[in-house]
Amino acid sequence: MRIAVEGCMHGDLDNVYATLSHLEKVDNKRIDLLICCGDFQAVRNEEDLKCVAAPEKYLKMNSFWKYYSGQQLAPVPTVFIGGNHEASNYLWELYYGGWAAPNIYFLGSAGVTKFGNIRIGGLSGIYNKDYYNLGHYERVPYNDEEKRSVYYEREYDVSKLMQVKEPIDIFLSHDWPVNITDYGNWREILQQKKNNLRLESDICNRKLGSKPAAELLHKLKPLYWFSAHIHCKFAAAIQHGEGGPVTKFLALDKCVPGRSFLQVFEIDSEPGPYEIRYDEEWLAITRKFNSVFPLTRKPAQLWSIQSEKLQDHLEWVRSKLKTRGTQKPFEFVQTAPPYDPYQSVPQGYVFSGHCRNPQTESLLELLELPYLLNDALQPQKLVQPMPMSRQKGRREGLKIKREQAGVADKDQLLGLALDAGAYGVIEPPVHENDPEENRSESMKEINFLAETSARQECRLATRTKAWWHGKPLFLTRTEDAAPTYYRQV
Ligand SMILES: [Mn+2]
Repeated sequence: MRIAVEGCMHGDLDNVYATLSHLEKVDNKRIDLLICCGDFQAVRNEEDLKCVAAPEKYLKMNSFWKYYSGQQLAPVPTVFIGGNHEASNYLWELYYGGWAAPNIYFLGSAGVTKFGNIRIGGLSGIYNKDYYNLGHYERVPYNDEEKRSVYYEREYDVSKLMQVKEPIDIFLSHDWPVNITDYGNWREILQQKKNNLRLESDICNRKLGSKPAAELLHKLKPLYWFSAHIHCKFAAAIQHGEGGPVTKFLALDKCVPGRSFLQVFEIDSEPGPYEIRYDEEWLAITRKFNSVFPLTRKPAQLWSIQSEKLQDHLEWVRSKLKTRGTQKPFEFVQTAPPYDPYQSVPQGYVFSGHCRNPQTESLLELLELPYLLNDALQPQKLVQPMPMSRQKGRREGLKIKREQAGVADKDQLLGLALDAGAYGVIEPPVHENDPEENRSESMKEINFLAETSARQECRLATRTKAWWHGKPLFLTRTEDAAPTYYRQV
């Protein structure tokens, strides 16, 4: 089987498929599968663009909508995971995996699928320790914080992948496994990235990449592991113990002429033709874990399903699939109108709420599981805004400097702001190793809006540190606050 792997897609399907067809002609060999490692940008229309977290200049329709609308057909079966620039509303519809367009299959927030006899697993998103243990609480329409947090890797999804026991051939993660740089020549990364100091310090401080992805790498020991996100090429080989199996790791760039965004390789497999199929073990894991799917900020109660035997679910799934007669995923269905380039203003009603994707509904029906993706509807938004007593205190924009507070890191600084009664904290954009994103220096100061009592104001004015020793308030988002990033407790 010949497989092409691509780094970040950024909605540039036309150019990637054109490159593939060029390679097929040059080599006179068919490519059986395209794998993409995230930042796919499955943007169907202008409404979806509103759910993508990216600087303004990157918010473009690009070409996914053509494949979604049926105007174009993906010439090569395509499998992808999510990254940190996604139409997250659309990917959430397909949380368990499914066709994002005909012949274009999303692996899900986490997932395993089969292509022929090749088993492909993947973890969408990037790592952020502050969000890792939370549930999937984000619901459309996303506020600015949710637009970002929705793509952070979650413990629940990683725990599901940690259950996989049968061998995995190929694994995908958008974020690199942390410390993967130990297994290759990381100086080459810095040459490609023009001695990016931040990147160098992240590598040296062993902070580059995702901790759970590294745990999965050492647990699953796949033959191949592909990543993207950093926008450079990096190869490594990981030997799992003495005499143990080797994982070949490759990170690739985004699709830009002259950059290393594509790699074609051969893998031993049964003869074709191949098609994408459900993976029995993965469906069994999905079935076992669905009852503890965390849909609020609360972490998943994983302990409560510990006693359930995966084997029982596996047998159940096998007999169910036998009755169904096929392991093919349910068919693609359009759930939102595709973009129309000839209509400058979108015509008709564009639904911007949550949509139940029939593919997801059918899969859940097959597994006899309840539909949960719209559950715990925006719990944090149902909370009444913090009462603002005009007599007692007033909201104010405050600024706190790190040296003034005498703290070392950003989290402490945010903690102080929250304890002081901040309800809208303005954080500089989170550093996610994207060279294109506006990056701020490590946080030296923080702006926040807070309800301040006269006494607190007085303390602030005298610059004593005592003011933050008050009780943390229950904080909530208010619509009239201006800041870009919110943080809640
Ligand atoms: Mn990325």
